[in-house]
Amino acid sequence: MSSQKTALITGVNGMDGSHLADFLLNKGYVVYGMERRSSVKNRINTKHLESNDNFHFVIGDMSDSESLRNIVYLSHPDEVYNLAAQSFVGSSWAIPLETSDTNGLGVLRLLNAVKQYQEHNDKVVKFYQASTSEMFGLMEKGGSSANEQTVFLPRSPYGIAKLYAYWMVRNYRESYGLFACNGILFNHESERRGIEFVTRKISDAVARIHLGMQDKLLLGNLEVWRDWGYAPDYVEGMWLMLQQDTPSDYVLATNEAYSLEQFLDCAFKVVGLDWRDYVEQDERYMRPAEVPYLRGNYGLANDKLGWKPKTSFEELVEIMVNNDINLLRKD
Ligand code: F7E
Repeated sequence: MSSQKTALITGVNGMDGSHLADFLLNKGYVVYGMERRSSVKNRINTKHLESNDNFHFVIGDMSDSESLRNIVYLSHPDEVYNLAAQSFVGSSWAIPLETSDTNGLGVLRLLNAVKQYQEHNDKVVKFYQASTSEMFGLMEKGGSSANEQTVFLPRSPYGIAKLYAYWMVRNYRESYGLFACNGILFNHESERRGIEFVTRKISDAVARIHLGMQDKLLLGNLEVWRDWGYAPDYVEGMWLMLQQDTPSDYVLATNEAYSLEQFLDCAFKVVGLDWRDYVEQDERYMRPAEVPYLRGNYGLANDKLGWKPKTSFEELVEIMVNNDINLLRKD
């Protein structure tokens, strides 16, 4: 039998899904990437995988148990990474039911598919769940950074749905002995980030302003702080969790919080400008309830997995701004 491992990634077209696919293919895995059926393909991050013989797109949906079961049985995975989600917190108030179904119940459907497959095939399938710092929600600004023991106080339909999934993963681990891990990831960004998220919205705007294509940037609440890391560092952490002998839950973060104003400062400085000359606040980007401050302690991941973030905040911002300048110049 071949020793080549197989992984199934849901949400493969997203930022994390595509970085993880690249990472696993580099390690010699066969990768199945689940995407939703759509008349217009959304493969901006995964176009380059279409010609890779070790990579296969499969169609499925977190709302359709039948499709999840079929994909698990078809791919015979050693590892399943559940990265599919309605991932934009801001929209979770507009579509709370869809968010709850995809991010909450969808995870239960996938856990059941994996459990059933494992029982039929007498094989251990390791399961990774994309949990999130949004589950911590209301943290004290400047207080201790959150770790695996910190109380959860989610503030959005997104965070609440993810918390349901978090507990289901723990419950399936405790009830059925599934090798299932929650990666509690703080904000992580990259040049593949969707344009609606604040970091990419800023890097794209800075590039446009620099090239004379835009003259202002409208943002919501500027009084927020986040623990921002670089996504390619974080996908390695996901993989490391599944290489252990026993499953557990881990925080991945940088242990540093920066304000949105500091992000703006850093991004506009890349092109020698002052953000105060371009940024205006707009009610439309404010949220009904805000998470003002997030900072995570990755001590456990460092001790047990040997994981730590490799890319600094300044490097991350520079990568994103320069990438957007290059993309616009090409266009
Ligand atoms: O907002 C504020 C906004 O949408 C960051 C997802 O990956 O990380 C991400 O969720 C902050 C918020 O990310 C704008 O109110 C101000 O406080 O980039 P974001 P997020 O909500 O932190 C967590 C860990 C996840 O799990 C999520 O899937 O920035 N903000 N003005 C703005 N945000 C946006 N998007 N747009 C603005 O104009």
